[in-house]
Amino acid sequence: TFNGNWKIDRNEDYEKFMEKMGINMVKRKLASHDNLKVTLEQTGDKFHVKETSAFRTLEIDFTLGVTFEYSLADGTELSGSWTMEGDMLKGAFNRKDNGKLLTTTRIVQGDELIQSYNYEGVDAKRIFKKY
Ligand code: MYR
Repeated sequence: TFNGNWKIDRNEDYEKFMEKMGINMVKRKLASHDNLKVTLEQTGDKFHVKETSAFRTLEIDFTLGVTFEYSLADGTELSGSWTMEGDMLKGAFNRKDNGKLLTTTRIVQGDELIQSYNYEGVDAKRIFKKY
């Protein structure tokens, strides 16, 4: 289950990914130490997400398979949806500014939540632990 309070533990290739996303170095440095916390609450095919970081606090509701809008901390707007495949959440989001695709997955492995990202051939991971 995805439910719980998750806190960032470590990143893999996240700065490289942000660079591909066009995020400048100062913001990349800040974002790689953003103290991200995510609370996930799944009820059937609906999710409630609380996101807290050094940059902002926000709450998001989405339904599997239903398109919604999401803005990144730097203001980049995305539109897309999550679906469930087995025990993996798969997200496909398009940037509104250039139409390009960002894909992401979430999976719980052991006591960790692993979120992967792909944009224009660059992969990254952010790995969370429960708190
Ligand atoms: C959620 O489920 O938490 C809300 C929707 C998330 C949409 C996809 C998130 C992609 C985040 C990419 C971070 C990129 C930083 C350059």
